[in-house]
Amino acid sequence: MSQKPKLWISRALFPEWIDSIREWADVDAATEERAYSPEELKRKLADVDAAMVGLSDRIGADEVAGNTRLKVIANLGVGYNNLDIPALTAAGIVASNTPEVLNESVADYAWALMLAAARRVAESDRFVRRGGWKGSAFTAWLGPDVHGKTLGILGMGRIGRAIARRAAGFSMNVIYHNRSRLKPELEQEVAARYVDKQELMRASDFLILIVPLTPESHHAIGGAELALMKPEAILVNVARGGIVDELALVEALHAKRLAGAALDVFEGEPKVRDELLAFDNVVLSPHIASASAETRRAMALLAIENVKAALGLGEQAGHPPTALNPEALDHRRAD
Ligand code: 8YV
Repeated sequence: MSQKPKLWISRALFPEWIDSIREWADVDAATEERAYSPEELKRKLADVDAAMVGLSDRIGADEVAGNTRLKVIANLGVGYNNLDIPALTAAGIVASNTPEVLNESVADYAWALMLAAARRVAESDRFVRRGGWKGSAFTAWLGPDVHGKTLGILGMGRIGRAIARRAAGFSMNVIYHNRSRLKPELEQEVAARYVDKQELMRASDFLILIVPLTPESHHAIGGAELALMKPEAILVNVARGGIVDELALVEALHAKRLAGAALDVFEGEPKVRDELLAFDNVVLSPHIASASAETRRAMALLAIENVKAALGLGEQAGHPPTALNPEALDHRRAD
């Protein structure tokens, strides 16, 4: 082959992997996490055959306008609300995401947040560190039990089902709402009962959000929905910040219409609203639900496989395993 294809990696990847990527690509790899302006993205993308990007890199028609070189954009995440897929398809650019490999780790983390919020793990950690623990307090630090309660799940895709399966060990009653109801055998497998959205809001003691962000799901949880929730309920968001109207959430928390929240994602990430920072009954984390050592590696590996395949390299040449718009390849072949 003549020259190696050029690959831009916008996020800091595992540095020990870069040398092996250099065997088949000319790599420009970021070494630190930072935000790129639309102009920077356009410039970076203009100069490469392939890109691996993260969720903060928003790429649409403007960023690829006039770009005839770029063949593939591999997103380091299963959610791809940062990519305008129709625009990329029209430009003949394949986009891929990282489904499946993160299901179990994200489910683990959703549970970690739910348990942390219920049993006040983060709050009591802060208390101990600041020297607040002076003696035993039998009736202090009480939080609700998790076992035996009703777990509501908004979004019953692959991750939602992994979250639901874990509930059996906690003897929980699981209800869910989803755009489409699961097939009976899947419902049985995860032991979850389908309810409409209003009932989900009313009946859940813990509500975990795990839906993709689309124009339809934007602010799916707003003032009206929060008003239906039990005052003892706890809201957990491991999906996208935009699913929740954060101002409405702040209001509900202030008014004690909700017992607490655990949030891994935010509307203005990485900025977190000051009002949220002020609540002791809100657990906050920096979008790390998929961040287990094994899973982040599996995600990166899958992104690499997609890039190679879309560039016509390796065993899967021409067939990127998790392409979101494989038809983009046909557009290109037809040209
Ligand atoms: C991120 C996620 O990709 O997969 C997703 O959709 O939100 C996460 O797994 C991860 O935080 C890397 O930015």
